Amino acid sequence: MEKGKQTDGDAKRDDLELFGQQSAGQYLTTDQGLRINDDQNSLKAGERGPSLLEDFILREKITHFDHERIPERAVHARGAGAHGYFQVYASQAELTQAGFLQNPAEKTPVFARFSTVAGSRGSSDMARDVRGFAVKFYTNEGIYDLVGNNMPVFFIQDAIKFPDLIHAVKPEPHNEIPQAASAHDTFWDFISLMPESLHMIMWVMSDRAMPRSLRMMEGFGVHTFRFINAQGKSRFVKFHWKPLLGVHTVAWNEAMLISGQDPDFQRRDLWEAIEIGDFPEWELGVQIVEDEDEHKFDFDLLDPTKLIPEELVPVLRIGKMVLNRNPDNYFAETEQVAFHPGHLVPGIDFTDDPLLQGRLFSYTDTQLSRLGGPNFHEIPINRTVADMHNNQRDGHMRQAIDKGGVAYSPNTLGGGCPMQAGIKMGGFVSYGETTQAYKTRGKGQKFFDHFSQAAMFFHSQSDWEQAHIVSAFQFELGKLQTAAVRERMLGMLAHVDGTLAARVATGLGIAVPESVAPPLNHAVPADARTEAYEPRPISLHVGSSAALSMANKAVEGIRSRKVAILAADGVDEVALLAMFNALFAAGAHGRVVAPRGGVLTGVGGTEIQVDHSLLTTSSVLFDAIYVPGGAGSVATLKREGAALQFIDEAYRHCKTIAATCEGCELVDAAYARSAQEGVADSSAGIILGRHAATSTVAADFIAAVALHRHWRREMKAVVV
Ligand code: HDE
Repeated sequence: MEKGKQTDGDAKRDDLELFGQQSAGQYLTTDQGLRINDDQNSLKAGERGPSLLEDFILREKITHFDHERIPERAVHARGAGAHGYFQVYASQAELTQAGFLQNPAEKTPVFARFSTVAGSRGSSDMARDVRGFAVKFYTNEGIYDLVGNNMPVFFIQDAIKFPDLIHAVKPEPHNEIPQAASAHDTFWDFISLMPESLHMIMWVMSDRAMPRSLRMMEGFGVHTFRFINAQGKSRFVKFHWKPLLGVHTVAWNEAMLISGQDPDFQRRDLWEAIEIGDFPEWELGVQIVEDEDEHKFDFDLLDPTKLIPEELVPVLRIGKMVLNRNPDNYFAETEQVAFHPGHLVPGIDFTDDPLLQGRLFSYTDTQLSRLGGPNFHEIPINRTVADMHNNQRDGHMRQAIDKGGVAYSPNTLGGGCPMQAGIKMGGFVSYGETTQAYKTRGKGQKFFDHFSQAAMFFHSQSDWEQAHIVSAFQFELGKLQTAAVRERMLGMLAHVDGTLAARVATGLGIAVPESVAPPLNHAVPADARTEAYEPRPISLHVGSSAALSMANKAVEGIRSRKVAILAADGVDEVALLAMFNALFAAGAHGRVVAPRGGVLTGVGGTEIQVDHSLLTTSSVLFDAIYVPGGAGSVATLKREGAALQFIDEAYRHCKTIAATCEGCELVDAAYARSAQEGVADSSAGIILGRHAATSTVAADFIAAVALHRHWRREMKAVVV
């Protein structure tokens, strides 16, 4: 595509169409195009005779099958992707010359892939884990990849520790246990020796590690990057993705149950939302720091274990991404897509963040073994929609047929082509940062404050979020076999917050060690290390930050929420339909769940299609429950253990439960009701309209569902 030409939001779809294959109405052929007469029987010497080696059709089919699998990603193996577009709200020319951030009329095609980090390709979506949030922008200046996560910081400060981190969290090498879980000795052994990981650990132990939906999580570029405008002025930038559905998560007990009920929970949610037109949307946010302000913070902008509190630098929302098309083929698109933080366009550049610098090497390197050679940029999903010409040649699976005899530069025989582009023609020029330094394996002084922001994160959380963090630590550390690791970790937590350590210790049934030998300062080379590591907290301007609590991230409305309507024969169909329609009008989806599949007959004789039987679904797959009246329906449901369990589980997971008329009796019968005694907010989100009109209950129900969960309902259970 010509530079300067407006990007067409469909440009990538058109490009992919060139490679699309449809078999409808076509004959079956070999890979060579030979039509096949019999695909059911191999060639044999006689009906009962030996198979013949000459059966090239059998050989081709089996050989291809034998080579169908490619290595999964070393990390982020399990993922789900979707196509869409990005549109900037207003020109960002003052900040950056990046072409796709100039013109609000322009739609830049994108492909986004979301992932978990530690689990393998077949693991569950709901593991407690960081989520990858990678976006490929197909701009007319080439590919730009923003390869981020759903948490704004990272475990380590330097790329050289990445293999250690991943070896520690992956299943242990001797028995390959546990899958997609950090609750094991090697992970916590490593973490308890790496104080720099503590801030990220607070995020991973928070509910952020279990998003309700990929559509309801934030994204972050993590590192500090640079924006450079056409005048060459550089500023620092941090990238954010803000979901328009708000930030929501599930309960840990619920996540474990979902993993059994539907390990594809999040990829199914993404797929279905796009299929029915509930297109996921995020705003792109930027935090901008002037070059001259680089050193004004108590933390180092180059340190990826620190965030910039929004109180210090606000997030400017500059554009929107909409995902509106599912891939046609998982392998061709979601599996073969290759992201790289080094895929840049003019106007965006790196900083010296030592984690980012290491990533710049890793991402091409890993594709060489994963995708089999240096031509992975020619795979349809990875192709730029900009023109691509260079003197790179050959290699495995080369697709392009480069014409002519010249493949070097400079040349005269090829007319000097392909030509270098001047800055005005879109030629990329690295930012001319001044560097005068001596070689060292050290790091900046501010990198050594490991606990201030971990504490800031904890102090920014609401009471229920803190309670969840405490029980996450109790779960993870409670799974450890090695007592010394557990104790060392408690000592580490005490450096973050004494009450946090004490609460975790209470649940573990042990005491916080009085003096924990702090881990050695591994950031200092062994022969220069003279003293034990001493945390030196630096006073922060911001002790707590409202933007870090999900309690402050609810948005209005219940668009795209799933509500189970529990019913059986004899249900009050008027109430059922009234609630269904009220939910539909609010953009949510009611689904009839009944003791059996098929069609129910309402008390007035109306037939109602069942969406799920109690056998095939579970409360953990819904956001809220409604039980309509109808004496016959409720009597049947009261005899169904699965219906009572449905209510109980939803109650435990703090979901909104509404019922009208006799439906209230089902809620009364559930154990959840009797467990309410002594709980301060026990009836929050329980809406029982014994005599009320369904429309009144529906309005209250929708308002309560919009709060997402009523987490205080569980506060009694918190061990302090
Ligand atoms: Fe990655 N990371 N990473 N990472 N990462 C990969 O590249 C790596 C880091 C992230 O959906 C791999 O193509 C190193 C931070 C995402 O395809 C690999 C270091 C952040 C994805 C790799 C990091 C990320 C990856 C594996 C430390 C958030 C999935 C497959 C120096 C800002 C992209 C691949 C997708 C994938 C290396 C740290 C995000 C091995 C060496 C920090 C979202 O190259």
